[in-house]
Amino acid sequence: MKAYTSAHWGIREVFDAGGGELRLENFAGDPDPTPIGLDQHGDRVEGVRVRRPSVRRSWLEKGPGASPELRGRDPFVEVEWDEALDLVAAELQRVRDVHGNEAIFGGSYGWSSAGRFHHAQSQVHRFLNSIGGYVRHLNSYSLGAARVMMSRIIAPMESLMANHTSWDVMAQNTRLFVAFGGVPWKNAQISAGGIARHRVRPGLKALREAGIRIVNIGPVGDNLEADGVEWIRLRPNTDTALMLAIAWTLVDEGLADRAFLERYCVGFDRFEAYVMGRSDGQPRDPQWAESITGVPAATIAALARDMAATRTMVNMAWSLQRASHGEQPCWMLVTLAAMLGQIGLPGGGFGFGYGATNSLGSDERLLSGPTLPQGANPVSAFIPVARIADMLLQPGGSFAYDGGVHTYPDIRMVYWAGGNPYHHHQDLNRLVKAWEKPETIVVHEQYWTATAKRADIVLPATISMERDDIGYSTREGHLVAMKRVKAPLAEARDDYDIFADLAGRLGAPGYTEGLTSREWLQRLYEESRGKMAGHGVSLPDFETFWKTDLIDLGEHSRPVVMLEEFRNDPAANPLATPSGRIEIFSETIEGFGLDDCPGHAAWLEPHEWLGQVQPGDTRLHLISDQPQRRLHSQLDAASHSLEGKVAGREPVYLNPQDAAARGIADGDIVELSNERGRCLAGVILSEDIMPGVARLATGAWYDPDPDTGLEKHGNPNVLTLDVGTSSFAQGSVAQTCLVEVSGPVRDAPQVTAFDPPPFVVRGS
Ligand SMILES: Nc1nc2c(c(=O)[nH]1)N[C@H]1C(S)=C(S)[C@@H](COP(=O)(O)OP(=O)(O)OC[C@H]3O[C@@H](n4cnc5c(=O)[nH]c(N)nc54)[C@H](O)[C@@H]3O)O[C@H]1N2
Ligand SMILES: Nc1nc2c(c(=O)[nH]1)N[C@H]1C(S)=C(S)[C@@H](COP(=O)(O)OP(=O)(O)OC[C@H]3O[C@@H](n4cnc5c(=O)[nH]c(N)nc54)[C@H](O)[C@@H]3O)O[C@H]1N2
Ligand SMILES: [Mo]
Repeated sequence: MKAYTSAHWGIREVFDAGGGELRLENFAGDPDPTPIGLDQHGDRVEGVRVRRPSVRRSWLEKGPGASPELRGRDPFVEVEWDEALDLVAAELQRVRDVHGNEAIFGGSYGWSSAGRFHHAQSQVHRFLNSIGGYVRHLNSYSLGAARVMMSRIIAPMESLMANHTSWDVMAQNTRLFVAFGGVPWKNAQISAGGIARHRVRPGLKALREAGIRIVNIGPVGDNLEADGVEWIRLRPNTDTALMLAIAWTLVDEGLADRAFLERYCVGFDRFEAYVMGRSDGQPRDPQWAESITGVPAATIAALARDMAATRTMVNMAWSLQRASHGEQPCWMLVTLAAMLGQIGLPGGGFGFGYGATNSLGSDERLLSGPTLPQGANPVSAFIPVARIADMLLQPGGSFAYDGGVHTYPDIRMVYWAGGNPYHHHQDLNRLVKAWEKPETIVVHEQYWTATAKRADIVLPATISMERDDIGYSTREGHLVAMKRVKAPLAEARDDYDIFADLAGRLGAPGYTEGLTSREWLQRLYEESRGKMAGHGVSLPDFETFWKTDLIDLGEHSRPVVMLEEFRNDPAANPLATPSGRIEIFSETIEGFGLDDCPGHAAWLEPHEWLGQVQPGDTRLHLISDQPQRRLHSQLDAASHSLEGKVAGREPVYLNPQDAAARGIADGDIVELSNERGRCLAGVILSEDIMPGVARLATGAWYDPDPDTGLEKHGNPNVLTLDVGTSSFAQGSVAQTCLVEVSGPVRDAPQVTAFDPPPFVVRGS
C-alpha cells in the first residue's frame, strides 16, 4: 500500500496499479465499506475535470456584468494562471471599492472534500474575511428547519447529533423501534469528514437479532433494510398529523407520562388543549389523521398503545423537515417522545436521523479534531442558506427569520468554492434568472459542474489525492494522514494556494499568516493534539503521525444515552432553553406571532401535497431523496453512479399501479413536469413506493436543453419548490412537490451533462 486517502464515504487504501495508475481499495478495518468513490479515477471522470483557468468569453471581452443571460451558453477562453488571478483580484477590489464587502456573497454552501485543512468552504470564508468580509449563509440544506427549531425547544442540533443513543445501547434496551422515514443505510454510507467503520447495517442487524420490533412509517418501504420490518404507508409530508393522533390517543387513554411532562417539560397544557380540540373544536384523533395521512385509524391507535407499553425509540429522518412547515415534525417528535416519558432512558426517547449519516448512534468518543480558523467577518448581512435566489432577485427586500426581520443585501459578486448550487437549490429555472443578477461569478471547481459552466471565471482545484491533508470526523474514531499520491491534473491548484496568491495581490497577509500548507497541517494537528490531551487522549507528535498514516481512536468507545444527565438531574443539568426544560409550548416562538409557526407543534397544510389532489387530477407527490450511488452530485460521471441509471437517466421509482394507469413500463423514459419545469427520467417499477408517490433522487448533473428548457438527465430540482419551510426557519422544502408523470418518451435527446463547455481562443 502506498498511503491512505479519505473521503466523506470512507477511508481508502491507495495502491500502485502499475503504469502510473492508482487503485483504491476499502479500508481493511471497515466492517461494511461502500463502493462509492472506488472508481473516482480514470478517463471518464478525469475527462470532466477543469484543466486550466477559464473565463467566459463575454465577461473577458466586455467586463463585469456582460451578457449575464449567456452564462451556461457562452464559450470559455482558457487563460494563464497569472492573468486569471489578476482578473479575480481586480474584480474583488473593484466591488469592494464601489459597493463594499456586503456586495460579495461568499456563503459558498456545499460539501466539498473531506480533509480538515483543504476544506474549500472554510478556505473561502477565511480568505474573504481576510479582505474585509462577505455576506454569509446560516444553517444548511440538510437541517434548515431543525437547527432553528431544536435549539429553541430542546438543544442545538450539533449537540443532539453528537449525543445520539448508541446502537449497542439500543440493541440491549429498546423493544420497539418506530421510524418515520426509515433508517436508510444508503445515506449512512456518508459522514462529513470520513468514516473508518460503517455501523448502520451492522447496527440494524443487531436490533433484529435482539428481537426488537421495527415499524417503518412513510411513503417508501425500502429505506429500512432489516428482516421483518412492518411498513405503514403514509402520504408524504403528513407525519405530523399521524404523530398528533398518537398523542391524542395517549391522552385519551391515560397513557401520557404526566410525571415526566411535569418535571422535565413546560407548556404541555397548551399543546393538550390543541390536540384534544379544546382550543378550536377539532380533536386530532386517529379518524382525523386517517383522512390526512391515509393510515387507518385503528393502526394509529394500536401503535400508540404499543409505544406506551414498552421501551420505545422514535426516530425521524431529516427529510421530514426538508418540507413545507418542516419545523412541525421536529417539534412533534420531541413532544411525542416527552409524552412517552422515556427521554434520557437507555434505548428510549427519540432519534433524529439514525441512518442520515454514519455518525448518529456512534459510540466512538466525542473529541474535536483539527479545524481551520475562519477569522472574523465584519459584514453582518446574512441569509438563511436556501434563500439565495430570493436574495439575488430582491436586493433590499426584507425577510423574516427566527423572530427577526432582515434585509437582503445587494449582491454584485458571487464567490463559490466547494459546492454546487445547480445541484442543491430548488426550482433551478428560478435560480437561472437569479443567477443573471450578479456582475461577476467566480467558482473554484475540480469538475465542469453545471455551476462551473455558469460562472464567469473558473479556477481549477485539486482533488484530495493531489494534496496532503488530515482526515478526521467527530465520533468516527480515526485520524488519517491523507497523503498526496498523485500530481495535480493539468494546471489544477489547491484552493489554499489560489487564495494565498489572491491574498498576496490584495495585501492581506492574514490569510496565510506566512505558513505553507504543510506548516498549517502541522499547526492544526498540534492544536488538536493539545485539546485531545485535555480529554485524556494522547497523540504522537506531527512527524510521527505523518509516518504512522492512521491513528485509530476506537479504543475510547463507550455507550451513549442521549439526554441522560438532564434526566438524572434537570436542576443541575438544565437545557439551554429559556425554561431549562423541554419546551412543548414556547413563549418565545408564540411571541414571534407567526401564522406559519405557532407556539406549539401543529398540523399545517403543506404548500403542495396529495390532500390537494382531487379525483381526475393525475399529479403524484415527488420525493427527491439522497442518491444511493454517490454523494449529491459528486462523481455522477463515475461508473458506479452511471451503472444505476436507466436509459442513461436518473431512475424514477413508480408504483406499478401508477405506471399502468399511464401506460408506462419498467425501463421507459418518462417526463416529469409541473408549472416550474420539466425533466426526463428512466422508470423503475417498485412495490416499495406507495401509489401516488414518485421518487427521483437528487444529484443527476443538471442538463437543460437550451432551446426547449427540458432537463434531459433527471435533476428533480427543476421541479421542486423554492420557498422557505416557514417564516421562522426558512429551510429548504425540497420534499414538497407535486408533478405530472407522462410517457413513454420516444426519441429522447442525448444527455450532455458530462461534456465540458465549449472553448474558443481569445478574440475568435
Ligand atoms: N431536491 C433535493 N435537493 C437537495 C436535497 C434533497 O434531498 N433533494 N438535499 C440537499 C442537501 S441536504 C444538501 S447537503 C445539498 C448538497 O449540495 P452540495 O453540497 O452543493 O452538493 P455536492 O454535489 O456535494 O457539491 C460539492 C461540490 O464541491 C466540489 N468540490 C469537492 N471538493 C472540492 C475542493 O476541494 N475544492 C473545490 N473548489 N471544490 C470541491 C465538488 O466537485 C462538487 O461540485 O443538496 C440539497 N439539495
Ligand atoms: N449515499 C448518500 N448518502 C447521503 C447523502 C448523499 O448524497 N448520498 N447526503 C447526506 C446528506 S448531506 C444528508 S443531509 C443526509 C440526508 O438524510 P435524509 O434527509 O434523511 O435523507 P433522504 O434520503 O432525503 O430521506 C430519507 C428517507 O425519508 C423518506 N421521506 C421523504 N419524505 C418523507 C415524508 O414526508 N415522510 C416520511 N415518513 N418519509 C419521507 C425518503 O423516501 C427517504 O427514504 O444524507 C446524507 N447521506
Ligand atoms: Mo445535507
